[in-house]
Amino acid sequence: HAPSAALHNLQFTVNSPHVSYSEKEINTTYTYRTTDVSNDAAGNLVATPKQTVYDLKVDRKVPKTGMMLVGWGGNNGTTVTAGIMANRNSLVWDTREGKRAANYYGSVVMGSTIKLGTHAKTGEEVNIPYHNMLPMVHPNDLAIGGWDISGMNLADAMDRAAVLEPSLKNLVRKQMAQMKPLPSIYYPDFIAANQEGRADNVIQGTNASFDHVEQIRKDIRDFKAANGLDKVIVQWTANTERYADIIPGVNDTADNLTKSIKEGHTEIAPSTVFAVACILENAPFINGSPQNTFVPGAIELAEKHGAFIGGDDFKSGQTKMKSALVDFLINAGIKLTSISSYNHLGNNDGMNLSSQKQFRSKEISKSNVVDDMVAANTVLYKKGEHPDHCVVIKYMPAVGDNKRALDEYYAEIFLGGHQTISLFNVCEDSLLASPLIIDLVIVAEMMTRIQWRLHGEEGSGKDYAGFHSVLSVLSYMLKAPLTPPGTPVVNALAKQRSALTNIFRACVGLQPESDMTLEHKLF
Ligand code: NAI
Ligand code: DG6
Repeated sequence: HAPSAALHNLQFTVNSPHVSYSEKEINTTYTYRTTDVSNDAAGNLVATPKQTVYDLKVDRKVPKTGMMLVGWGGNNGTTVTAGIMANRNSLVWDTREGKRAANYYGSVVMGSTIKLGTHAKTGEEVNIPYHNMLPMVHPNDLAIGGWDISGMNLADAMDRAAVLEPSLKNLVRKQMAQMKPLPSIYYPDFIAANQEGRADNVIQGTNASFDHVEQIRKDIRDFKAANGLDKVIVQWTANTERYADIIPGVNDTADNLTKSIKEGHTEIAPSTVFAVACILENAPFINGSPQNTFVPGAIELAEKHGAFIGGDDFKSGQTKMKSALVDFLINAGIKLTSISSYNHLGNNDGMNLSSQKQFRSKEISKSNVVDDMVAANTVLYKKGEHPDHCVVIKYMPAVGDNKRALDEYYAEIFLGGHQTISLFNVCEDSLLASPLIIDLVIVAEMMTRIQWRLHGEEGSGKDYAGFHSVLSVLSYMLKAPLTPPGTPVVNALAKQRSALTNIFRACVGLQPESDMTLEHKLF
């Protein structure tokens, strides 16, 4: 029989000589076990178990946190805002299928569980809400604000988005009407020309400038002060931009990027200006769109300032499915030979992506998502061999935000046979993306409160450090995960989730969940 819900929802403490709790912190001495592989004299592989002992420290005080969205008046921005308000006020509304109540379905942190362990008495698996694993911010408590080049208030913008049920919109309309995005920076060359009509709320100037950086920094500080916040997390959920050219001397180093912004160089994107402002303001900045916001100079700047960044491109429907399905096929020993991915959608994102340069940014982020899984299977694929993969996106106004994703996976099976999997996936785009925006805020904030040092270094005067500036731990929510320079990208969905889960487990001194369950196998 299943353990009762009450058991699952209890808070927990860890009973271990390696874990201690104070009012302020959770301190853990954690042994991280990996396997080093080398070659012997004959060239054969030698695997050597390795262990590294870390001291991990978690700040227990949940800070008052704000979420600022760039593109607040868009489909994602309005949907996530209305969704948080609906949850905060425990709203229930009528739909043609009956009453619906606010929930956080689609959020890993708010809608899924972690296996804590096995009950000592009953042998049952005990699963707890993901959110209970560490002292995380609750989305209902987030202060929400942001920028948009369209000055429409959020109530009208939510109507424009055409995502939510009218009955729900009526319940949040009054509050949403009071919210108005801050003016933003608009460099027309970076987004589709078809977006020009909504740009009525812009800060003067159509090229990068340091005044823009300073204005955004001020906006963050003002928002923080007005809401009495300890921290602000900023996310780009504005239009997909074209790629910026990486030009030596312009955006290749932190100094060059800063200089180029000061000189008003035309190859600096608005999203990069936002990133720079957030880095200088020490507000974690996450890019939910596919363009190369994090040019090398921006990454270097973040590293210099110890500021957190994450990206790129929310992974909501088609790609999430792909990174799970391809992982399954290839790990099942089935040789995937082609993926044909078609999308059509009719929202403003679709209209922007109907322009070639913006489509190209999306095509890149949607296309590279199986590389690591293919490269890892040297039995099925020769070096450099790859399944064919095409990505098509068409603007189809009638279907609005209800994006259609059609995928065909074609694979070679035993003795020359074939398996064809055909998927028709109706991805209600903003309703899938909004919970990811919430997860990204909660996890990014949590990562700002975790610190580490090598065990034994305490005497040497070395202080604790934070994680690397590039938060690759956010990968589960993102299509084209940004990783610290020189480190591998992991796209396989299950691996991404276990990295996140097991890092959180380590913070309270628990071993990774291995699924070995020897306790049920060795009697
Ligand atoms: P949207 O087009 O409805 O909203 C974008 C908003 O950004 C608009 O209100 C626009 O006025 C504003 N904007 C454009 N440039 C701006 C700037 N420089 N500063 C401030 N605001 C600016 O798009 P939607 O559907 O909300 O998606 C947002 C982004 O997220 C797009 O890039 C999209 O590709 C990406 N995305 C969306 C997913 C989804 O499932 N909805 C999933 C993955 C990524
Ligand atoms: C068409 O693919 C439009 C895009 O903005 C996507 O809707 C969005 O990137 C989500 O993509 P996916 O592959 O995660 O469903």
